[in-house]
Amino acid sequence: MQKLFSGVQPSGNLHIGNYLGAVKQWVALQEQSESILCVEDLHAITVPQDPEVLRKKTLEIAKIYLASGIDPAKSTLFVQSHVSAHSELAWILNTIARMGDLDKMTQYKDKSQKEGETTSIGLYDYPVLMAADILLYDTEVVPVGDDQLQHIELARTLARRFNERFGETFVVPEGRIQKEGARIMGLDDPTKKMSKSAPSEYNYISLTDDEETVLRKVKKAVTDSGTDITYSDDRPGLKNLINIYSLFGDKTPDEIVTMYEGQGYGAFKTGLASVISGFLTPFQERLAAISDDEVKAILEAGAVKARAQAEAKMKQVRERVGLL
Ligand code: ATP
Ligand code: LTN
Repeated sequence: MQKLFSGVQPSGNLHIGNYLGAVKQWVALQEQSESILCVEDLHAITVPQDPEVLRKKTLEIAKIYLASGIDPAKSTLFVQSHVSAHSELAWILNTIARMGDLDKMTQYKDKSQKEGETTSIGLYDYPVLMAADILLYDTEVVPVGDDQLQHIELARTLARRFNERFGETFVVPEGRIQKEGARIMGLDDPTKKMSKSAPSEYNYISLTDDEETVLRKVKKAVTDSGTDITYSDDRPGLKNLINIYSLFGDKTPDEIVTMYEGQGYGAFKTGLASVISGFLTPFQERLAAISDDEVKAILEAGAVKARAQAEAKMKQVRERVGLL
């Protein structure tokens, strides 16, 4: 079985882009993989977080994994900070990572611009911690949205560099993105990816949005000039909406175009909102049914399993590097 690792940070509200780009893949892949799924709280604190909110969000993200269909009997589910080997390996990898590697990172460039003078060293170092997450578990595949591929490339570089210098220790991982869903675009601006830190809530549909909110946001979504429903790169707004329809409705873009032939945006958008809510409503019912205690027990059991694997790898790493 292939070894899989992935995670999401507990910052902000997860949106349908996070679900379609990342979580949905994990659910499908857990059948054929040894999956390790993490709530990346140490990554979240690279920008300021309210401690109470962070604690709540950490549990909520884990519940979202479960409500999406992640099965704790098949996948190991845990919180990053519960396994201290992540921080320890990140430090060791820091000693082989180069400023030149990190200076290139586009996510850092974007986020540090927002943070300005208060940008933390942690934000700069974020991709090294992510490499530590991945490399600790002999990970072969890392399913993510396409914005994370550059970070996975760094994990590959660091694995190779470490292996060359200290002897074969780490598996060189591969990123994996879905053909569709890898990049869901903002509803209010189809030239940029849907993002939970977007300034307007009309950018995204959150996994906790109710039916009425979904309809309101879909109705407001930017479409392009023209009145018919076609699927093409010239009409990026509509193309994005058709992609979302296709992923939630289990239909190909061509089938959707045929369905709405001769009808305008109104009918299409109503149909799209109902397909999205058709997924979200039962999802939210499952989410509400999971108690804090239940999820805490799952995370604790997950940490015990992850710790054992991570500790075995760290023993090897310390030895290779020459730590007494
Ligand atoms: P932010 O935009 O605030 O940085 P985010 O919405 O990108 O946050 P992350 O926690 O960085 O969320 O991403 C979690 C996962 O969801 C990652 O695998 C990422 O690639 C994926 N993802 C994020 N946004 C999208 C999107 N618009 N389309 C597809 N996948 C996405
Ligand atoms: N940076 C990722 C979250 C993340 C991650 C990982 C994803 C942290 N560590 C390891 C895959 C593998 C993001 O989605 N923003």
